Amino acid sequence: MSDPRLAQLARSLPQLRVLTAADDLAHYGRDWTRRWTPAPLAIALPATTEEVQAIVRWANQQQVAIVPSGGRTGLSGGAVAANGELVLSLQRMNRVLDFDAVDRTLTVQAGATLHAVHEAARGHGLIYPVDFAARGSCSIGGNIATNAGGIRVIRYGNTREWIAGLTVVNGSGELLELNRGLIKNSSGYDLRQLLIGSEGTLGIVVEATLKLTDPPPSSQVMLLALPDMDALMQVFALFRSRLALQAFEFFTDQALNHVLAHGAQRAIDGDHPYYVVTEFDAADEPARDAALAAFEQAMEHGWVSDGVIAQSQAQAAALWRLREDITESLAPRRPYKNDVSVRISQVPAFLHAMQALLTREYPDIEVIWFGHIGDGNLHINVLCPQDMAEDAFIAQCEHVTRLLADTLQRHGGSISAEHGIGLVKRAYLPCTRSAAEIAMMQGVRRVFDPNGILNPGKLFVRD
Ligand code: 2HG
Ligand code: ZN
Repeated sequence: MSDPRLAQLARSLPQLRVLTAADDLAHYGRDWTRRWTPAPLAIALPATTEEVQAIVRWANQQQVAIVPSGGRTGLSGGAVAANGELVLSLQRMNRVLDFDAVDRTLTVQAGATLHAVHEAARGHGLIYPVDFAARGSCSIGGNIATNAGGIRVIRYGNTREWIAGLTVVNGSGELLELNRGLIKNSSGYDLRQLLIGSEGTLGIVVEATLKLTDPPPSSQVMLLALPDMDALMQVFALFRSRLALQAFEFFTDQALNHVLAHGAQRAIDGDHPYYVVTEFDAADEPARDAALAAFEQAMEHGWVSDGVIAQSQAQAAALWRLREDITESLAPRRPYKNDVSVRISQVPAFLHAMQALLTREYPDIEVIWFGHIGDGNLHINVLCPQDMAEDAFIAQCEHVTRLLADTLQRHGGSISAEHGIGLVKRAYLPCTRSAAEIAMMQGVRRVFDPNGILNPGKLFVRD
């Protein structure tokens, strides 16, 4: 450990696990974005909150930036360490600490995976309802840092709704107990909510108390093929009025082709431009009849051209795979990602404006659409043509993102719905947040982290 700053860290925390091997620096220095070359100073793997506090105090003394790190499944570069930062990984702090049957809460360390949280809740006959495809690798701390959404937002909302309390180390190394698991707490600013979605720039979440709820009634999963874009929101309105939806997700035939090439099984024959996977409560005969009736009505209107209802859990999983495997099947192409949202009422107009923009600006480039259409959240993945240099490709995508941001601004939307701003979208933050808002956010940051050591360069172009 030749770096004098690391030698000082080792002296003050002799038990701390620190990694400096090249492959560890490469592994922990990046997230699922692949645009930046990892170059961290070292990786610290604290085992206790006290160690996290001591690391933060050391970072202040030595003026070393810290990148808080969970499962690094992020898609916006929020956990990238490319500038000699110390990566502070919460990976070893992954225990379930407490379950309270009266409060119906689960307290976990920040490094617990979302899957481990699901399992722990299920073990007590309850659920933690936030869910998405990265569940096996992402950490609850990272979910909180980005206010993660996913496939059940339509029923349960984002991570923000499910956090009863947070224990956080701020940028000075002080420990904050935020909200203490209270349901009602009308005693001033809710700092817990400020931390949620702060992308590691205000504090390091070390523990979270999560709200749990009853499992939903048994459900059915349906795959629908749609003839055109306008049908998407018509089917959504019909299904929402008739059924208790748990999810309503869409993807295009291009997205489907990538998932099929990746090993999934086709579930509906023929060529259809749009698909929807929906899941809804179907505990009894009347609920199942209502679903069939809604489907038939959609067929009569011509909004749906074909459909299947899963007849078993295995078939339901196979239908979900068509939607959930999109990101993984596209990953080898290193897509340029947009993750945008508008109000549900704005979706039809926005979709048309967006389609016109993307067709005009990406004439020879493959663009894949999918997402949580029932929440007004669209994912756009742009694929680099084999014969195009990556720099030229990114430059073109950034030009289009600026135009997309203008379209979002006109429709009252957001440049990031659920992945966060990180490095990827920081230049576009001013497109959908006002200058006054950004100045206030930066002021808040200075209060939590006076020396700017927590994840500098993320979220804002200038800290
Ligand atoms: C999803 O909805 C994730 O599957 C990933 O948010 C989206 O890869 C993406 O763009
Ligand atoms: Zn998503």
